[in-house]
Amino acid sequence: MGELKISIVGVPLDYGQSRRGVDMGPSAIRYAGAVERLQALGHHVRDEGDIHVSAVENKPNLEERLKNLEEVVKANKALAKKVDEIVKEGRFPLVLGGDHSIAIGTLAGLTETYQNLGVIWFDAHADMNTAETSPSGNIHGMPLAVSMGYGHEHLTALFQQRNFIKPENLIIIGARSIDPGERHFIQKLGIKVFTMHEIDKYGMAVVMEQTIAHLKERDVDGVHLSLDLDGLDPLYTPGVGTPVDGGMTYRESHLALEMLQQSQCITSAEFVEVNPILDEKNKTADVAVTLMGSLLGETLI
Ligand code: 5AB
Ligand code: MN
Ligand code: MN
Ligand code: MN
Repeated sequence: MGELKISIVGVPLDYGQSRRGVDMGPSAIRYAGAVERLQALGHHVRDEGDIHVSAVENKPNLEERLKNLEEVVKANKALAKKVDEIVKEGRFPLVLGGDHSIAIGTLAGLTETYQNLGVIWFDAHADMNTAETSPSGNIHGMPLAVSMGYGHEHLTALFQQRNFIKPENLIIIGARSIDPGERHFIQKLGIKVFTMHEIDKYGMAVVMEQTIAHLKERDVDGVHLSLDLDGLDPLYTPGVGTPVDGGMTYRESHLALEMLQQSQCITSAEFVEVNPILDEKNKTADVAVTLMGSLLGETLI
């Protein structure tokens, strides 16, 4: 991969879910050496610092269908603006979460430029709930629904041009915990999902070949990788708020990102849901940084 101009943006947001600590994710990933790792690969890296996240003014009502909605909207609005600026400067946005609700802001910012964006979503979950289907009211379980135009108006309005992600341009990899409402959505919209069943059955190499071929066929003008660290098995990434057993191995996830690097298709990325309070000696942040290395050019020999 040629040398990239990478801009790192941290989003210390934990209002999209109910376990505190994921707001410290960006610091943990920086301490694990993200900037140094990418510089060593020959990239020009600029750390843009963190998006400002305000303290919750209203005590969240745990019965709410959309917890901390306004705080999530505010942070994502600022993130969308920042990501848009980075893309327009010709730089590669690398966003560090924070909980997965920040994908709303990242994707809203990216679609200001990309008209036919492809999205690869590594996750144990489908993140496709709405207030009506969510079992938790946590917005980190909703970013894909919002990004396709479904959900509370304050969230969908972040896509100012209403240029939502097309369901045919989305591929979910690693899913193994899908709620009934999400399953309905996947079937209705015909979304491509490689669950752990397909990864076990065909192997990660085939899954990634099909993923890359599908996005090429769709003639996308960019591809965003949204990587939730809970996509990996909790053996490798224990520091996440919603772990699910039976996930991708360390090498499966690396192989996937190495193949994305070889395909040269990725134009932006985000690494989310690292929660240092739940982690073991920053292990999950360390894995995130090694994955960034694989995605952005590290080779084994
Ligand atoms: B994550 C669940 N589907 O909606 C929900 O970690 C979990 O960003 C969502 O993938 C997990 O609350 C969201 C049960
Ligand atoms: Mn998840
Ligand atoms: Mn997620
Ligand atoms: Mn989670």
